[in-house]
Amino acid sequence: MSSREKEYSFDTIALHGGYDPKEDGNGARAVPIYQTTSYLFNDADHAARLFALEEAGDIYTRIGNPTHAVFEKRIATLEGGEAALATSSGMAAINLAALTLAEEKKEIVCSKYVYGGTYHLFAETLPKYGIKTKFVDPHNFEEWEKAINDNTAFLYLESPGNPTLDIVDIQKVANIAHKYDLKLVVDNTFCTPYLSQPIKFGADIVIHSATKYIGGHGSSIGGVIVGPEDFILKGRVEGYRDTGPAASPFNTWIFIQGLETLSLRMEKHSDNALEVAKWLEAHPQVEWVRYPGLESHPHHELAKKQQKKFGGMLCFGIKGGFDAGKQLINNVELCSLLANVGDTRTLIIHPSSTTHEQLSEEEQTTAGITENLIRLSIGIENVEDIIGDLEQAFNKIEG
Ligand code: LCS
Repeated sequence: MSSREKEYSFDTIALHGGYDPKEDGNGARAVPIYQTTSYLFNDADHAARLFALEEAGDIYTRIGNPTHAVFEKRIATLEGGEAALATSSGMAAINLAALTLAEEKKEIVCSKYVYGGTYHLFAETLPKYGIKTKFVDPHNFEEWEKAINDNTAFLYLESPGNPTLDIVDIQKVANIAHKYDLKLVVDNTFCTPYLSQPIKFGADIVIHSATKYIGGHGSSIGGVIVGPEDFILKGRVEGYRDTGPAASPFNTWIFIQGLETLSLRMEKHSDNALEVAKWLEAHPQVEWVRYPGLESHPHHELAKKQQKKFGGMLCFGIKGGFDAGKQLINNVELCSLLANVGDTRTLIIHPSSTTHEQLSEEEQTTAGITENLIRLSIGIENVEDIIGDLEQAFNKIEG
């Protein structure tokens, strides 16, 4: 891109950031896919200099790749961060960030409203390797502070949380982290940098499951970590190189395509979801609706401050408990029943028996996941068709 890259607006960076066709791609206007494992060295001394990190350059795709580099530079600029590292999945990004931060100090302090896979990694898997986690109510700032001790490695939160859609005050938690000289890691998957840039509110490191809105079309698993240059370099040459969570060049190419239309999609996801949320809120078979764009959402004012719009995710409690929910899920025709979010298409799921089933009943209750909670990831179809599908599915519920 040109020397004016930093001055361009979001939409322009999303299309051009991190890539100069002449310098980086033999004139190819679209970013090329470098589908290669390794790169020629000029001579033995050049090879030795690259391995010794005395000179920057590509060595092997487990450590870096020119297609990844475009995606990494572009997302880093969009998030307002210095650098980024593309990983094979969102979980790989979270694990790598944790391994890179938790070296001598071994405790994570984490919001209890996080994706079930993240909860399981922190609560069950990392403890086997000596890294433990204290889960806190993210809205209780005293709880965050009380959980910090000399062994704390970093603070972690997700906003909006999956699936309860809690909006956490990033600035307040960042202030607590910085008071103790700790880094705050924020999973920004549901917002994407188009709706919110956590670094502006004081976050130090941002995580994405690129599988979701960044890829946007439900085709590729991947993740990314955005953060300070020294942190990303350390992650790349240590954990990334040693444990092997490298992204696939084809997938980072898909994520580049996704970034190019991200703002358009997030606008439509958000507008559609607000309409569906309002419709559900007025529906007689619905007990409650959680959508950050509704005035009834407990963190609506914070969402307005922290986000450009309110995103495509919503959840609701159906009257008649999970039996009615099961019927609704079985009756939909346009909505897809599957374990993903952030697709162009509308998706539906019952988290308690699927995405969060790794959590015990007690853990689910603590994480705000009730048995009658249905999660919708609203797509970019015509909104009348989405509502029409839900309506016919509600109408068929018996009992
Ligand atoms: N962070 C959030 C907020 C997520 O929702 C997910 C996956 C991840 C991280 C992990 O990313 P992955 O490794 O899958 O790329 N959430 C899923 C969900 O709600 N249903 O299926 C996956």
